[in-house]
Amino acid sequence: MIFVSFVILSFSGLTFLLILNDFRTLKGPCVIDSKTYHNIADRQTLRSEEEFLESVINFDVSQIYPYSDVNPDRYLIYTCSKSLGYAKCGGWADRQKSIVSAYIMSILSNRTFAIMDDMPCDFSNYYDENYVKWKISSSEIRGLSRQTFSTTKRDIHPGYIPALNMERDLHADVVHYHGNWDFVEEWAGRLDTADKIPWTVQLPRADVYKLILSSLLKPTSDFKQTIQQFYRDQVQGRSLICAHIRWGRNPTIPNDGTTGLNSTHVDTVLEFLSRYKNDSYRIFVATDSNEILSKADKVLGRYRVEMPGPITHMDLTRGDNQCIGQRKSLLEHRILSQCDTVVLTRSGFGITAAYMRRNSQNLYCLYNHHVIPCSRYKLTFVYPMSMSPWLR
Ligand SMILES: Nc1nc2c(ncn2[C@@H]2O[C@H](COP(=O)(O)OP(=O)(O)O)[C@@H](O)[C@H]2O)c(=O)[nH]1
Ligand SMILES: [Mg+2]
Repeated sequence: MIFVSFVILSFSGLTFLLILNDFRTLKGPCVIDSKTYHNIADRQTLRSEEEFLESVINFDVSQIYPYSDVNPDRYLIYTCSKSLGYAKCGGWADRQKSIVSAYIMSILSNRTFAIMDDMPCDFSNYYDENYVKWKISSSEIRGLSRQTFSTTKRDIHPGYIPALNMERDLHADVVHYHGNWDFVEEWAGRLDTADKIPWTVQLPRADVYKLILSSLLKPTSDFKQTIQQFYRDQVQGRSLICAHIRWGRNPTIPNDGTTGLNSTHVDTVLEFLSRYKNDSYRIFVATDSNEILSKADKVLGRYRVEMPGPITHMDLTRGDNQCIGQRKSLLEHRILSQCDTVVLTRSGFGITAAYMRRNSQNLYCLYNHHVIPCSRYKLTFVYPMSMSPWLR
């Protein structure tokens, strides 16, 4: 009850604390009008956001996990596995969107939640179970009846969620969930969600992601050690300034789609990062392009730090580097969620990393050739259609 009241109070506080005068662009003359800026930045006081998030994180998760009425013989499994026939799963952003939806759906249907992801390599090499159990072996579900909800096959779409009947429509023992869209708002619009998982309705999308994904996942000890080593050997106690620069189709990932980013955008982000070229800082550029990395190296020189390894797209790259490239992507995503300052470009990868951050402090977005402060709660406005085709 205290938690619920705090959430309500925090939100009412957020909306009226928009401060017009604080609008400053960080580069050159800017032509973003103040209404647009407010939509992007949603100037809640950072302090109240921080307190609010702390209340979420300090919330006693044992009160919500595990759900007592889960049926141990009926499953809802986020599935990304060639052997099971679900091979095209998208990148890490797409998978997180689907893990979040599948988890919500498992609670609403009283099913045992699990993750089966081996594309291109076993996900449990990188992440372990946290509060919620999700590991399962193929032998546990062998012989059981199955059905699929897949966004790519249009078994699940926004118009379908409000009417979905968890008894009638989920009839098989095992439901495989496979997709690449965000449905948090659609789930939040259902009465059974309000009843069984009220925080899904009360929290903004960013915090629903943070709460669910951090409840499910913790880095494996190998993964954690690599990050600790990165901080120990390269960052060495300095402030870490990061950017995620998503190029889309480029010689490193030639079969990817385009994102609209051009070399002037890249220069704008690198120029922003250049301000931090002194020994109080280290600068980390995560990108899907070797060309951008070389450019960053030229501009940032010895201040740049990096996570070694090949750049791949975990859904599109083929060949020998698939596992080590996937590991690097996941490590870089986690670092982006922890750096002191981070700049985003249009990408679900960067958005979901920002969702995992404590608050919107030192969060910037490339928008209209400018790097401007932005809010975790407004990223789908800054980058429409990056989480779902209809989300803006
Ligand atoms: N190592 C690395 N890989 C990246 C980076 N950005 C994108 N990728 C790869 O490209 C994929 C992009 O797909 P996704 O995560 O769905 O993000 P989106 O398509 O940009 O919304 C990622 O999952 C990674 O495999 C990056 O900064 N570093
Ligand atoms: Mg994607």
